[in-house]
Amino acid sequence: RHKFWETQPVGQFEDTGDTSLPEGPIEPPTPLSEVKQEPYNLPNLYEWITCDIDSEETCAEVCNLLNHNYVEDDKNMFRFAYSKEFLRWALRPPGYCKSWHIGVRVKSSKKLVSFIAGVPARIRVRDNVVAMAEINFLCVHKKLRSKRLAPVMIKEVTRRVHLENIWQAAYTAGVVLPTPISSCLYWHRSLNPKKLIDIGFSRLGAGMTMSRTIKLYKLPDSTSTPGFRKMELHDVPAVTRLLRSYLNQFEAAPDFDENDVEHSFLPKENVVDSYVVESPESHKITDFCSFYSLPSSILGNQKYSILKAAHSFYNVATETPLLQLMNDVLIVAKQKDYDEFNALDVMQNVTFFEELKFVPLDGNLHYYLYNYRLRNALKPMELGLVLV
Ligand code: YNC
Ligand code: MG
Repeated sequence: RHKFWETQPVGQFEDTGDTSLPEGPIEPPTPLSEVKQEPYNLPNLYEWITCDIDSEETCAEVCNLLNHNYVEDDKNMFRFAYSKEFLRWALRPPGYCKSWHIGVRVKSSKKLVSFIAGVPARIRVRDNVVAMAEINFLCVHKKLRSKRLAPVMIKEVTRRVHLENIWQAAYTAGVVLPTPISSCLYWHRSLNPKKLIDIGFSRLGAGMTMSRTIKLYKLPDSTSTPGFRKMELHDVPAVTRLLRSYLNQFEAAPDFDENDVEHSFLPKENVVDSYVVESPESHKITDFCSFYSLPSSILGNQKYSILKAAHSFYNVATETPLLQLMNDVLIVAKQKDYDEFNALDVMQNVTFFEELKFVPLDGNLHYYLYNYRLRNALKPMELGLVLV
């Protein structure tokens, strides 16, 4: 039973496979004057705040909350460790709304104990481009868990999204809720096998020695595709065209314009990296690839404190084989000292996993839409969407 989610306009488990239900919005928009004007009630000791991510101090507080209380693996060995630069990037895309960066403080001590954030995005679902909020970074302090604060955070962000006349949202979670539009798997490619084994992230394969393992994952020192280089500002129009035409084939994908592309993909040290292939003959931009940087804290290890992970973002291959392009991405990630490279089985990613020595990790990432029904779940390869 899902006492909260059963009350929300989301696909309900019992409706799965009911083809008489129409695709699209579940509830119509309400007039803005009928949207609740005051915040939801919090238990008396707490107060709402709008987090000013521009402020060094507030941004550090949000980071600190997340870095102690956000997502961990099932064995509680690792916890995502967001940097301030990453948060600022993720929370301030074109047209972002300050009021969607929501915190809860203890009134007396002013300690930040919960956070949730939304950012605007246009997402195409089949033939319809829908104005949505992408919801992320829902976090409740470990000491306040299981007190039904999460539903209040979700209702409050929903209210503030509604106040901007937006009625749909997209989000991902490791937990199963009513009802995933797609359930994806993470695959992982070891770049620094010795460290990954030392910290207990991976194990030496049966019959393998450390030196054979290091050799197995060794990558060339430099990339192989002529014209492969870092993306620059003047590439934005070409990259936007490549992405738009590539993403068209998927059932659900972002509807990127040049402003979005500049924000999301222009390389930012330790946040996001993007590369293009510029044809040495025609100088046309023929291929594109990108990854974002999401390290984890290694909990309770004497030798290492940070696991540097690169996450595949969007990749478009038109001239270079995708396999070769992704091998070049692994090479640059290794050069930048990442320990591992992760990718979901979305888009065409499964076509290079085995060959490039990725292995599946356990645990799914489920994708959801709020107030938008799909008749059937999508296969990961039908999904053209990666949320950071
Ligand atoms: C989750 N991740 O099922 P039911 S992902 C959504 N997303 O409700 P309580 C979640 N709902 O089942 P706790 C959820 N996790 O009774 C739990 N729930 O109907 C549901 N972890 O609330 C759960 N961050 O407060 C149940 O639970 C109800 O104290 C229980 O808090 C949960 O950001 C949480 O994994 C996740 O910080 C905050 O465990 C806490 O356990 C925590 O008693 C570590 O809540 C960090 C973590 C989640 C990362 C993410 C996406 C969030 C999407 C939220 C939904 C957005 C909907 C669209 C809104 C805009 C709409 C418009 C227009
Ligand atoms: Mg709670």
